[in-house]
Amino acid sequence: MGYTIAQKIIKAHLVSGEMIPGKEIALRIDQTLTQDATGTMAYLEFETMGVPRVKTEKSVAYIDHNTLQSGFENADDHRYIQSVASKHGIYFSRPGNGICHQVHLERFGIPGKTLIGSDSHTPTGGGIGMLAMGAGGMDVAAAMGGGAYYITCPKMYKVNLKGKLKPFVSAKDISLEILRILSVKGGVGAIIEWGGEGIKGLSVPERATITNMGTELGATTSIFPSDDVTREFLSAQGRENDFVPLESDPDAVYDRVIDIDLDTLKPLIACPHSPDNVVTVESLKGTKVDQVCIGSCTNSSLFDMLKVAALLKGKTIKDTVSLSISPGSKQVLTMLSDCGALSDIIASGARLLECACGPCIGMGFSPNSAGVSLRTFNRNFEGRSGTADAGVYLVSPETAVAAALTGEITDPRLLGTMPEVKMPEKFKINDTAVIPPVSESIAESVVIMRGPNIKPFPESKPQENELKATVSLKVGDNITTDHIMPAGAKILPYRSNIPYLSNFCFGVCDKSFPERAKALGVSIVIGGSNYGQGSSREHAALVPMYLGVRAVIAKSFARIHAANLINSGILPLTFKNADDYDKISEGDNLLLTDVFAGMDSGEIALTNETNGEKITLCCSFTDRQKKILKAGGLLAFAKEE
Ligand code: MIC
Ligand code: SF4
Repeated sequence: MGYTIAQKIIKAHLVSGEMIPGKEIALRIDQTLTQDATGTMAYLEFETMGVPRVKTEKSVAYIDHNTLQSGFENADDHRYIQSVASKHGIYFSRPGNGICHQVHLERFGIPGKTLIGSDSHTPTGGGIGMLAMGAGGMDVAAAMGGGAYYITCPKMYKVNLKGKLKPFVSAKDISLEILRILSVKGGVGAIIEWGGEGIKGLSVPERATITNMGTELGATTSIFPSDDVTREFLSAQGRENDFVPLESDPDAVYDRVIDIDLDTLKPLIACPHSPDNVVTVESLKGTKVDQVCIGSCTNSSLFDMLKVAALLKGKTIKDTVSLSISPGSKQVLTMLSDCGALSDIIASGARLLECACGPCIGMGFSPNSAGVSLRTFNRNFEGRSGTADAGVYLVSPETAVAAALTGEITDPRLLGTMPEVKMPEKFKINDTAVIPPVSESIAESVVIMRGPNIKPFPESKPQENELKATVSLKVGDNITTDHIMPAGAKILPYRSNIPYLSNFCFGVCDKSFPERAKALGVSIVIGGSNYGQGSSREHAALVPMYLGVRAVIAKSFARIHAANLINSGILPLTFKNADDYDKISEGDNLLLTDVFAGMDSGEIALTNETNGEKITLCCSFTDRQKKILKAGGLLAFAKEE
């Protein structure tokens, strides 16, 4: 039996375990990336490990999320990350250099290598054939220290593309189509390989749009082969030496195969508040639009921006629409400016934002009250834009421009003829915004700059054999980490201040949660299916841990969040019978007995002491995870070891 692309990379990096779906495997990690919103915590964790120099081939610390400096906090965190990076052998990408995934693709990604990043969209690297995965900060810290990355060996899915995209239909529409087919939980436990004749017509940035948004499927990662298109991209980036060809074996076996016909694909749009709430753009025609945002790690490549500029050239956006443009990197912005395309964008009435995540994470540019915002981004979760009652729709750059010009949702195919967009043969290379670490010989003299915003890491407690606790919150299906630990310009600066952050925990669902959890001291949260989907932010586990949450009982969990709960010493448990979800209410007193034996057998008995119901809970912890939970989290476990 042959191997899939991902299996080939897994095989070459396997430290322990067997490549059997569902079994735990440990992988050697070649590269890591962090961004600032998760990075501060990840480096604090790395520091506690006492490893002087990172053991990876390349580790890069990006500043791209917390770039609004409306107080000292973000600037202090940037300074901390810069100093810690320099001392420990990590490259530092300065604020303004761009969004981590875009820059990493351009300058550092290498086909066939493993990459983990403390950001859920790290799979963007799959666009050049990397095995790139999002992870919690603690896992990234461990990998920097030379530790393996532990995951459940995924199933393999294959998506075959045939045909060719029609004008005004683009890679984003492919992403939305697969979300329509699979839903936000359809990729859980799987790696999605993209292939078929149709991929030949997709450039690396287009492929990266697709692997980026594969995160919204809940997939472990997504990957394209490394072929002539990849070679051309790396060569245009002056990195032809980094090219290695990579493809699946003809007899590779997949657990599921999906076909998509590009010839018949139409412009698509994801409606509020979920990326899989997908319909055709034409079905929403005429809906009034207040705001349009173009950028984010999904759609901010030079190719995307040149298309936008060509479509806006000589035109003026509707006076009722506010349009923002955030190029993905300094390279994109420079080239856009040098060829004059930036002037076409600005002349149309667009507002130029810096090369950063910006509006995607609510870091400015929040919509007006009840505003309709069309965004080329990857997530439209409730409240994420910073405006609680806004309706955010996810679209391609082409559909975004059509809305900006007409003031309403408009099928971009009505814009006329798609102008031809020519990509330059070589990208402009200027890596001066990436600061290399100091040499090992002088690393000791580097002083770590800690600002007053950095508060001590919260202490976690070991799990005990009996857990008696009250339900502090019950939530429904598809709860995202943006529900659990909201982001946005007002809260993100406090990512290294867990006590302050805790005041906002579950703010989107129930503002009284923090007070209630604190009053209870110890509590349990009940969730529906796909609990914790979305980002990799470990804060969605660290903060509940700080508030005394000892277990989350849900119908099912998203991969990274389940790992983060374990790393924080919180038990992620599922209902054996999903209907038992209805037998527990907020405020009920629950008793879990013989927890340790249950961890071994895979079943834990729960008694709802409020209504007398007996419920069986399931878990499947590896030996390592059991030790982590018994120690009270990964850091405590690492210290014990
Ligand atoms: C996101 O897109 O939700 C984020 C912000 O990039 C997160 C990371 C974070 O919360 O800091 C992610 O995707 O992991
Ligand atoms: Fe940044 Fe948005 Fe991408 Fe997250 S999804 S890394 S916030 S641009």
